Amino acid sequence: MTTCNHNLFVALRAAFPADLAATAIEVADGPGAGAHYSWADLERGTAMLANLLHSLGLPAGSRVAVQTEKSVEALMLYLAVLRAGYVFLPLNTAYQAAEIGYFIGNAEPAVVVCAPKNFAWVSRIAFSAGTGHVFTLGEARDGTLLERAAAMPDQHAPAVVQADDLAAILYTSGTTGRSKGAMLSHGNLLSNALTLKDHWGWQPDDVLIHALPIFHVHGLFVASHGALLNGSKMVWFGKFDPKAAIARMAGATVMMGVPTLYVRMLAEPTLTREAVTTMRLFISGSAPLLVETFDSWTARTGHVLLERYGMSETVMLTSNPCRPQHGPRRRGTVGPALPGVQLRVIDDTGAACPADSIGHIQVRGPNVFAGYWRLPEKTAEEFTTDAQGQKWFKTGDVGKVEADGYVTIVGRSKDLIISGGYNIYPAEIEGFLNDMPGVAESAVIGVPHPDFGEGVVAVVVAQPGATLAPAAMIGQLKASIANFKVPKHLFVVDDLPRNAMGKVQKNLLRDQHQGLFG
Ligand code: MLC
Ligand code: AMP
Repeated sequence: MTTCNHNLFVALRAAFPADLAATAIEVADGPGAGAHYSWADLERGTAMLANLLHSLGLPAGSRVAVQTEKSVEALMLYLAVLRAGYVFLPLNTAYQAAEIGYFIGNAEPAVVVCAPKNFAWVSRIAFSAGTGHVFTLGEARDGTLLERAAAMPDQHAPAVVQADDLAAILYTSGTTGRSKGAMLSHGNLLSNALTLKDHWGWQPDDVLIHALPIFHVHGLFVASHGALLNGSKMVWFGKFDPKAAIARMAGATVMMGVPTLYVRMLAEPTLTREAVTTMRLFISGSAPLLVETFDSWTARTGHVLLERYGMSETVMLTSNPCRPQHGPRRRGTVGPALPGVQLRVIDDTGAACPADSIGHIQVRGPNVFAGYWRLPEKTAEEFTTDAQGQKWFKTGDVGKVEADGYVTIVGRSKDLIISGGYNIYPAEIEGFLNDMPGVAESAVIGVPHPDFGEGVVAVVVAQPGATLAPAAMIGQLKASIANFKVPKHLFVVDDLPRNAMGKVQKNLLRDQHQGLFG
């Protein structure tokens, strides 16, 4: 009897080219710039790391939490966690102690891997939360993880997993409240990767410019799985630098980015038609792409940006067409639902909206996550069941579907700011502000920002008799939370505008400050 193994790593490994000595990843910047990793290196490196994880005797379903700078070894660690059958938990490198404490406390990882420079504080948090093993991994192949893995065998039989076994947990807010761990299975990730491989027409000689972080869906899953599942080479940037990315486009064919990446490349005079002659596909997502950016990109490069839409809970949901015969890439839209994904728009009463009418976007499909980590009630709230008994996930996005299926996102019902492709939850920042001495209440909003799409702004009311110092408050936030979440401006006001129900009218605050960033 043969056992069918649904391990995502097995599918990725099966797509490696026959010539294992060929380059899989070329490092374009940072300490390893110029290094080439072959497919054989990925095979051996992930085997050694998977063997290290196995040697720890971890229980099934153990989480491996990782907060390290981007490196090929960090990608190998992700692949090794899949290979060994454990659950990968990536963490933004900007998170500080309060944030890391929350994630580690909530997810209870058996293993934590952090940057060598953070070992002192991360290990203190991890060990006090019961984590058994803390390793370090630096950008320059330094740290205890690789030292330990170096002594391990370089062959490893991938763990046998079921399609609905957990592969990763990604922390995200959902529609409200504190960060929740979205549980993604091997089946969720593989089904989406296979759909995108076909939909985006991956070709045998494709070369991907990988310039996104690998702690979110976009860089870790959409970009990396795309290249790996096609046996395609990646040009690996640890950090996005528009000049360097443009310079490296000669010989490359595909790039994925959040809109800020395209805005920044457009500001470079070196972005010309000649610079992109070998490129065939530029994909944008994670945040709304302005039509000005879409148009400027076409005018400058001759390429029509392909915009798509997704979430941590669902991976990719919609995409503009890749091939002309499937239709145009329509600016301002995120394209039709991907094959296998069902998407509907529902009004406030729960009825289906007619074509072109705005409502709440709900989705279902093999890509939709299993639920939030240890939050069955919250999970139940975020799904709804239709008359046929089918479950739909409430995305928290507001939009419409045209008669020919193209989806447009017009806003969000969730109180969420997306800045440079990172999600920021106003409630979290308001919590930190409200805890500061002399603060009566606060409202955090996102307003248009030319670089980041939305910029974070705080509006704060002082307690009677208290005097607040905005610069000092911003300084205090910088010391406590990830830098991208820190408001770029903080205003002290007498009152917050409220409606008859007493709810803060953030729309009025957004209107008032909408020209702030020019
Ligand atoms: C950096 N800064 C930001 C910021 N990134 N501020 C607001 N929003 C951001 N996104 C600020 C820092 O706080 C710092 O300010 C200053 O900019 C310099 O920091 P940096 O780290 O050097 O910035 P930089 O390298 O320029 O980063 C910008 C960026 C990065 C756009 C390259 O934010 C990025 O890689 N974004 C991509 C995010 C992403 O991959 N999202 C996908 C999510 S998945 P100070 O004052 O402290 O000096 C998802 C699902 C889907 O949403 O559909 O894909
Ligand atoms: P995250 O929780 O980080 O996965 O972010 C998912 C959210 O990003 C979605 O719910 C949308 O609000 C937003 N998003 C992703 N892609 C797009 C897009 N192309 N246009 C508008 N919003 C997007």
